[in-house]
Amino acid sequence: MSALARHRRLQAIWSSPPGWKGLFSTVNHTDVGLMFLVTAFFYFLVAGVLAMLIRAQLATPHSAFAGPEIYNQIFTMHGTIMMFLFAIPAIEGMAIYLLPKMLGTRDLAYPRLGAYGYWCYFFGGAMLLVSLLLGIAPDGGWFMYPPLTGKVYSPGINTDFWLLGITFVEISAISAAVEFTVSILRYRAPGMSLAKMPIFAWYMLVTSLMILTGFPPLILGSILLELERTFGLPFFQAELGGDSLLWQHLFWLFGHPEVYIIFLPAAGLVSTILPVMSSTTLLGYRYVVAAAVALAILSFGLWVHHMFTTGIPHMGLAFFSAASTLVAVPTAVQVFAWIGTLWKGRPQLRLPMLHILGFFATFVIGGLTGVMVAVVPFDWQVHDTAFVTAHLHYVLFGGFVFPLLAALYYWLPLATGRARFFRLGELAFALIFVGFHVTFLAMHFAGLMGQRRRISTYSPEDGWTAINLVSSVGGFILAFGLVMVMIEVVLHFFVRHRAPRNPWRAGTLEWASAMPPPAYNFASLPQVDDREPLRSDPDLPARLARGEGYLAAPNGMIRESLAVDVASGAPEHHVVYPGNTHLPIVLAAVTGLFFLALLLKVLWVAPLAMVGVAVLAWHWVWQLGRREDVGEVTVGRGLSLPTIAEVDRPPGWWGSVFLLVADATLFGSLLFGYAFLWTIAPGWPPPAWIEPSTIVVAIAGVGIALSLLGPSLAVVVNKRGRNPIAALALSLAGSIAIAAALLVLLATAPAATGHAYGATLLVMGGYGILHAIVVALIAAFLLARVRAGYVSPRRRAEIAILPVWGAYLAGIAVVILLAAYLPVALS
Ligand code: HEM
Ligand SMILES: [Cu+2]
Repeated sequence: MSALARHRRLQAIWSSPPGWKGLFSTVNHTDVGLMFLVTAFFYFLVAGVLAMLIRAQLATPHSAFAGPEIYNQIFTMHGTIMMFLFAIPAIEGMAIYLLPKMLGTRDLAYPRLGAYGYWCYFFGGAMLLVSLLLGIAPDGGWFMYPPLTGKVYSPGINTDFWLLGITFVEISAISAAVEFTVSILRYRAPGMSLAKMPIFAWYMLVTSLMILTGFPPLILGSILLELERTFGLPFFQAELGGDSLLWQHLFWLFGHPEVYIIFLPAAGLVSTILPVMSSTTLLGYRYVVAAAVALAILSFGLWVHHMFTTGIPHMGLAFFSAASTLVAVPTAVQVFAWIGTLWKGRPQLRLPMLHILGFFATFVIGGLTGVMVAVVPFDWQVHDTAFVTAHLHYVLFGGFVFPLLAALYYWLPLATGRARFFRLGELAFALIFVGFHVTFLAMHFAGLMGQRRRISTYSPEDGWTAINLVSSVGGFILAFGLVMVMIEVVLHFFVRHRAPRNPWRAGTLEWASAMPPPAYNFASLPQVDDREPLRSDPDLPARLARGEGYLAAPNGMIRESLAVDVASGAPEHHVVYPGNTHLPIVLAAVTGLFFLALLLKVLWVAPLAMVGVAVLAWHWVWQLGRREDVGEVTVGRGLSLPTIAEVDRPPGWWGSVFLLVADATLFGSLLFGYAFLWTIAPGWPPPAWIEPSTIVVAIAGVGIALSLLGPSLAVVVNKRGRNPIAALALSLAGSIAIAAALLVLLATAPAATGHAYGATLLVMGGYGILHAIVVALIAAFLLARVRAGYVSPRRRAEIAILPVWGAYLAGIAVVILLAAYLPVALS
């Protein structure tokens, strides 16, 4: 087959229809990645305009520009949009777009999941945008502390927009994190061992694991606060056994790791671009990986440094203060690796490099003020002043926006196949750099002079007039620079000025595809034996196009790729991907209906939407698989591999495991909340404990045993060639028994609105029942699949997923019973 014929065939298999039809049905990572990026930059623009409004308001004392109500909405939405609708989605977009190309493969692990995540982001973001346009936007600050955001002080719908909209958007972060983790571990070019992965993939692996363990506390907190607001479950009300500090713990358990979730991918971009700009390789690859892992682990032990002024015991203060300064160590390892890379290479001051230098200068200052606020007495002085705002912008703008702009200019030629023509970028960089430092350096001093954050106005006697004016002028210079970047990017699409292939002479595989990359990325998949394959083999792109790699002969009309062994990168499975479909957008819309029903308080619609989600999810998984055995598939270069339906550990198994990591973190956060309230909150012990019941324990015991035995039995029986239906039915019965036991448990619990204790029991029981329903659905689905002929001793992949879920259900059932009955037994 000629290179051109192969291209045509692959194009027919992989590409999306043009126009709107393609937009709504594409599941291809190149499309979805760009959709994320475009939407994220749109929100950057929106939040940037809000920032300009803030600076306009604060430029002069007694400003009549916006009243306090509107000002509260403006800064809340600025922070919220920047963090949740710009920074995180921009990272997701970069990684969705780049990872498969860098890893030398054709798509991510779950293409439809990526598209579903995008549409959740789209609809959830739209909810928040509407609230802003209607003037009923959230106004409690980006961290939404109760009691301010409780029903008493925030009776309107504003807070609900935040709690529901952000939770909806976070579905996209969790699904992207599962997708990245499995893709990085399993979907790489043959031969690419972990130690040969591009450094960006390492950073994204660490980041994804952090998202899976960092976001659930926030999701839980939002659920609890929304339950309090809608149904009166008093989690954060001190007079009813709750504690508003619980929110701060849950929020910052998320919020501090969040800073690293934003910074680590950006550091990954720097570690990718900087060596190329210096014509060398990254110094200390292994140390940089170790530093990223260390940062991730450390960042989970720091959250209390956001709460130094809340009356934490002194031991706690000392511990979290020391831990916070410790973070400087791995950060320094990374910075020294970058300096060493510059030292050993021949750095050239091209545009991406300018932004990287901007990053260095800014981020290092942000790190230093970070060490300052980690010192408790200093923090007591500057807490909630403009000093903190200045610090956080040095870290976020320096640590994220500069690297992102470097990445934008670096990969733009790849994405469009064009080179820059007008060269506005250098001037834009100068304006951004100067504008940024004028704006935020000034804010440090305003803060030290006593200017609090989040104030809509001040008086001339405060003595902050001149410094605020300077800061606002800087803000507008900065904005002007950013607008110039935008103009340059837009112009890029109008001027056909072809870029040469691999213009920066990089070594990673994304530059081995055509520019712009076709939907299938590579005509055939490379065999990798080097960390920078293009450096050791500059002829690789041509050889791949000629079909000298794996999967060079398209097989019917199916989308194919390869999965590899986690550590060694040896090819293991032949992968078949689903094609384009409208299911993701439809499922996201129905998911959105659920959130909308809660927002508008038409509560009866919410369960209907849940049923809709279940029906669509059933349909979603039903589309995969086949009804006859395939056996080994030839994948080229003399190799044959089992196909994905005929293995013990299919993608769904891996995805389930990592999804359950996030799920278990959510459950763990709930247990943490329970323990926190029990030990710290005033108003405990509760007026009445639950009545322990032997019936509940007996039914649950049967359910737990069946949930453990049934699924494993089904796997074994099926492998031996016998019918697994009876074993699946046992598993189904186990889930039903657990649900029934938990229902009885809830019926005997004290009222959920009377005390936080009853409320916590209700949420724990509800969590268990929900999982019992999910596992029951999986078992029922498998029963239907067996009857329809999708399962055979060879086609065993689907059944392999049930034991994971069954074991999780059994595990949480045990913990819920212990958590419910142990305190009674102890008191
Ligand atoms: C484009 C340039 C930017 C300017 C001029 C700007 C300006 C400001 C100002 C003046 C405030 C303080 C509002 C107040 O305390 O009354 C603020 C708050 C904040 N900004 Fe920015 N900002 C910019 C970019 C960013 C970026 C890129 C991020 C994050 C990725 C960000 C995240 C935040 C957050 C989280 C807050 C706190 C909001 C709150 O107190 O609830 N900003 N910004
Ligand atoms: Cu922090």
